[in-house]
Amino acid sequence: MAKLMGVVNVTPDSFSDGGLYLDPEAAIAHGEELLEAGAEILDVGGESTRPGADPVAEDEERRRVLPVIEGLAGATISVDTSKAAVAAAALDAGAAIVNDVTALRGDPGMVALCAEHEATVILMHMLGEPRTMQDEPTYGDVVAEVHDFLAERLEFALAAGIEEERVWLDPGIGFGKTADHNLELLRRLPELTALGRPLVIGTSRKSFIGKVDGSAARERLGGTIASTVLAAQAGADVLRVHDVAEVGQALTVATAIHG
Ligand code: HH2
Repeated sequence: MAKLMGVVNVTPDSFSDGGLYLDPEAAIAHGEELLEAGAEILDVGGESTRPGADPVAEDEERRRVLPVIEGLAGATISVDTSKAAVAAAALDAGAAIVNDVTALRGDPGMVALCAEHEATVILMHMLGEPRTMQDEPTYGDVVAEVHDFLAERLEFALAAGIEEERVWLDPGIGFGKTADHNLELLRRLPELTALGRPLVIGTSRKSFIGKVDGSAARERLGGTIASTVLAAQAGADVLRVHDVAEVGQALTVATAIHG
């Protein structure tokens, strides 16, 4: 069965849960709840990547995530950051995975850091940068372009000394994509699992669900479940979700039916 990665956003401005877990105690309690609900990985982030989000200074981002990572010691933690200094501090504090939405293009120090620490690294596709990525994204064939990008980023990581078994790939649902691009990626997921590395999929509460049915961010559990179950059936290995208990139950039942 696919692994569940529970989202712990230590931010004031994340698109669906901003401000709920900015206090470290609240974030740690939330992380513990997600573990209890069946999360095998917790993705701790201190900077929102929603379209139009303001960048966060390195010191502030570190100040947000470190106490939470320390407080969740013993769990498998990924740190959702594109800053090498934040990733370094997180790895020292016990994180094992670096979730870099820039796929090692944002901070020139990131690739060497991940190689030296033997961290697992998630390389995600994004067209443009969070501030502008939803300004009319265009592709010829979105799936082919995401595939080729991920293949190139994987080669880059390997050439820098990151071991292949430590690289996971992610098409970046919602990052520089229209709703149709996201649906097409999800429909043709086997073309991306063909890259031969574990595939991470983050559809949780995202706006393409709202584009399909008009729902607001906090009303997208049904769409989150449908998209994650179908992604798992198409070969996704890690599902990054906010609602771990509910998605976990859906996956367990889907697996009981289909194996
Ligand atoms: N999505 C978000 C953040 N980080 N990382 C990966 N690898 N894949 C994703 O799809 C992904 C991600 C956006 O979701 P969220 O953290 O809830 O919102 P925000 O960026 O506003 O904090």
